[in-house]
Amino acid sequence: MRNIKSVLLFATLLLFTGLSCSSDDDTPEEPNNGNGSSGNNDELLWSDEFDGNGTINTNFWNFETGGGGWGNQEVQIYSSSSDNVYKDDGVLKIKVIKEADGSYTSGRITTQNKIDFKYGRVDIRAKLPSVAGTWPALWMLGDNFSSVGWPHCGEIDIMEQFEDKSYVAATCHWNNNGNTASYGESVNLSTPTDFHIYSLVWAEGSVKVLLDDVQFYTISTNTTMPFDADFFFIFNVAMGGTNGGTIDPNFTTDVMEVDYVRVYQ
Ligand SMILES: [Ca+2]
Repeated sequence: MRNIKSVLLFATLLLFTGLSCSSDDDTPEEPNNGNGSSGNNDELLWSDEFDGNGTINTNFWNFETGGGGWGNQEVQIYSSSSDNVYKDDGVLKIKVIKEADGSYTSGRITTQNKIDFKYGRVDIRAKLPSVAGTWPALWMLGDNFSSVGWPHCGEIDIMEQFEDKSYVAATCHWNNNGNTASYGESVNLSTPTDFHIYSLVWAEGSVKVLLDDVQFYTISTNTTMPFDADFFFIFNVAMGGTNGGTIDPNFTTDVMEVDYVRVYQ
């Protein structure tokens, strides 16, 4: 959820720091997920299918609320209202609404201190908003965010969409000797208004991201990076700001829909 310009800059810096992104698809020889599962990503650890209608399950999810730009000059005010975040016939809806006073309300939910895990496979089936200015994201932060802050905690963006609705991006952010380090890749989304499956395959030594089961992102990780620890989910739709782009002047409402999130280990 950080500025793509810094991502591109750092992608250049990576060439000089010896960090590499490889295209190999090897799995670690000794899976070690720390959670007692097989490590083969064939056991369901946790899921939310968003079954039914109405309010989301607060045993899993927290609401983050408020405005103030969220570090990126975003214009939305996050609300816990069931107008903005709700289940509709088995699908989570995070809805941006242009209110009568001209403000924008939206939703941002996290599993912080409720659902966290290290390593595994995540599948999220989701349909993205399409109106200009929307900035949807399905992402994760390290559990130690509250104590060490960003970017020391690490961030994994499984799906993020900026101004151009024909692409989605995956990015990792971390701290590298006191500097914010980022590596991102984008991939064409040929049918942006359809449901797609956004997947993370996360193991000791690598983070990979797939769109509809096709891998488009790999980063090799090591013990100087924060990706060998528990992470939690954040789902949100921002508006405008550094990456949402110019908001359609005729905007009334738009929505991100999530059919399910499943974690396998
Ligand atoms: Ca569902």
